[in-house]
Amino acid sequence: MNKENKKNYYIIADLHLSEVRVQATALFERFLADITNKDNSLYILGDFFDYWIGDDAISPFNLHIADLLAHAHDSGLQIYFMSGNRDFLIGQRFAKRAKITLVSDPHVLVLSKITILLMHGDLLCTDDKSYQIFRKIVRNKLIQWLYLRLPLRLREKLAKGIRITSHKKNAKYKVIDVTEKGIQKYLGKHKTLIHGHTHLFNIHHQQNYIRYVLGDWFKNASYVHIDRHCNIHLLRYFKK
Ligand SMILES: [Mn+2]
Repeated sequence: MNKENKKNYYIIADLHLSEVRVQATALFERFLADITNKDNSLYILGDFFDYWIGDDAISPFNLHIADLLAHAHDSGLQIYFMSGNRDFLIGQRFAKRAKITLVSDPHVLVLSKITILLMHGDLLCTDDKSYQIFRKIVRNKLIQWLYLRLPLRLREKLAKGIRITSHKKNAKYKVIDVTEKGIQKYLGKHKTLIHGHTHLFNIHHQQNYIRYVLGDWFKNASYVHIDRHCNIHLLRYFKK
């Protein structure tokens, strides 16, 4: 069998882009230019933005990023976007503007020879009980509807409060990793899992599956490349 994928796939996560992350933004602009052509697809697996308080509160910075993505789309790059715990409020309005396709978490990437489970990764951290409860609350449609009707100042304040609480928690405890229980809950029949969220750049070979963990884009960057023959590589992307 000589079946090949129609596209090469590039997968990234945890860029945490914001006005103050100038380096990460510059790195992403170069990366996007490098991979933009009609033979490639890009999957963004969440926490692309450091925070998101609603599609109606779009800043000049966010608009700049939307234009970059839209331009890449117009040059032939297909872009799929899964949101993370920082940017889960991204909606159709932004998607339309940036010409990206929103996908849910988890998402199955069906290739010519294999299927790959794509996730942000926070759902896999089942030991973090308080976070999983918090996640259920903030992903509730009614809660989101109410939040999006608050004045922008208040939304900003609430989002900042959540970020500070999460930083304090991360400083107090060691990094909370994914669990085997969490993985088994979602893996199903798939033999390959790719996720971000923990920023723990690595490849884990298990008996029945392989797990690729993307790193963040704070100093350098990382991405997964899948070629037309379904070869998967976890790579670093360095600043010049
Ligand atoms: Mn995350």
